[in-house]
Amino acid sequence: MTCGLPYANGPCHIAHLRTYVPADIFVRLLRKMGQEVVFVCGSDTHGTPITVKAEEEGITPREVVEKYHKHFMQLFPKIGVYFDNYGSTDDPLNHNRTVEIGRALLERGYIYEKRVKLPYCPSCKRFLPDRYQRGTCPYCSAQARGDECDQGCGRYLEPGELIDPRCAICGSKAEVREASHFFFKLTAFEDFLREFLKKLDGTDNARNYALQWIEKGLKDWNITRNLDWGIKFPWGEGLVFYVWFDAPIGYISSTEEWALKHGGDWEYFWRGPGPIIHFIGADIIYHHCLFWPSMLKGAGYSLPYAVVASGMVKVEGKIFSKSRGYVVWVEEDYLEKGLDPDALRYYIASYTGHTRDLDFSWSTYGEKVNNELVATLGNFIYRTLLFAKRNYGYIVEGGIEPEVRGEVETALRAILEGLDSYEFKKISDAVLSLASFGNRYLQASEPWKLIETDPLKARMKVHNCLWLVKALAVLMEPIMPSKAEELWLQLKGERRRNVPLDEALEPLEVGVKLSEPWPIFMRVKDEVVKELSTVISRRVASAKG
Ligand code: B3M
Ligand code: ZN
Repeated sequence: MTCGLPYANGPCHIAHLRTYVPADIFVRLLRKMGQEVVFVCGSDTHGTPITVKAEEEGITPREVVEKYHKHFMQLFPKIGVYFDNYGSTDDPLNHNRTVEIGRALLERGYIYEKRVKLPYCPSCKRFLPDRYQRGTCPYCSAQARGDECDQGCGRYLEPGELIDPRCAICGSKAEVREASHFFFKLTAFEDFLREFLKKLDGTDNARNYALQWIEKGLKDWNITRNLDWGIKFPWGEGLVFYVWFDAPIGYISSTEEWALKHGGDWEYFWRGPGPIIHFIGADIIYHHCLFWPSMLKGAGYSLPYAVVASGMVKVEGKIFSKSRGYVVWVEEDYLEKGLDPDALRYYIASYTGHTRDLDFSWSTYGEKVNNELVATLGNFIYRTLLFAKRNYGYIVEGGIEPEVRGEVETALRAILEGLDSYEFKKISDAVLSLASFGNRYLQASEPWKLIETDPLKARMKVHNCLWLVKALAVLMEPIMPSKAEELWLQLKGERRRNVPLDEALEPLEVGVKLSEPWPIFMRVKDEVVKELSTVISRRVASAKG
């Protein structure tokens, strides 16, 4: 299991989490079902995203990468995302693996040399690869970067395709200069790709986008760049591998690093039958469904089993954009404000279908926390534990009513359907609807009256509510891991993690002493929501200025 490697050129933001949180939920659920999973990621450290940032900050690319690699390493655990290995594409393992794959492709005739005309800035005296170029997209006429139409159709662009290229640094009109570059023969893989995409599991958007791009016609892929920073291309002068050639190879080298550290077998996945599942954002489907499988096929490696592509992200209704201020920084805007990481995980999981656009707004965040987490899930749990603690002090005995068992079985079925269809909203909705049932059941049982009139029945009703609370502790863990741990502390006096899924249906341990319960979710005050919203509007206003 992999997540798209974040560029080590800036802090973690909500668009990153749109992929990482669902991937982490998926991994946790598989493990709760007893599956062995190796969950890897790493920093994407090469290419113009890094060198442009370095020039902006007046530091070296290596300093940029070290700063943000450290940032991501310490950030992920704070949001409950635990990789088995978080590597770096600048690690020697990746340099070696990239050259090895490059050599295999070269020897098999899938990489060849070609003279090309490329944009060159006469005043900066340098070629203009990728983000050093601004111009008009040849496909949709939006303003685009050299290698990606990031404001328009999202298409990957070949060097030289951009119309009216200008230098992104000094604005001068680019000249055209000839240079020798190396191409990957993507066109040789058209038939292979049609077959591969038919069998590819994951989300439909990945498969369909890729098939559409095949219909539009594939082109061979320029995989070298005139840059100093990157993995040296051994077979050409002054060239490095294009970042999108070495970045996905980072999945392999991160698995190699995991294997070295934990005595695992990386080849079981990358040269053997071990299923490979890629979680990515929809903006990089092209690379993951066309370039990457062809590289793997050409170099004799195993192919991805699934590509799971999340929809795009909006912030306060506008398309996510760091430059325009429509961004939520996970550390600065969220964690440092003392907000609950699990509530953000819940927002991301529960907002919409995985391939649809997720809009993050602070008002919706406030509603979700207050109406769903506090008023429904937290409320049922707290009222049950408090009543049991106050009236009995321990987990009372009782039989599980068929209706109550049926509700947990329904929730489990919905969760497994969500897993199979990569629909995380199905999983979070199943947890919330079980909690809603719990609230209705508790309200209808009225144990506070029963305890006077029919104490035995009261105990049985409270036992069923406690059993539902335990089921919720099991089922909410993939989405809200630290809240689940807190709930176990209240239910069993110990923190538990990676609790097997089928424990949701197992009997309660009767007689366990109950500690004084506490609410696991806190309301978000209106003034906090207002204050957080102004952070974004201020940022947008200054970005326009
Ligand atoms: N670093 C991030 C992006 O373009 C890019 C992903 C690499 S995955 C191998 O979204
Ligand atoms: Zn375009």
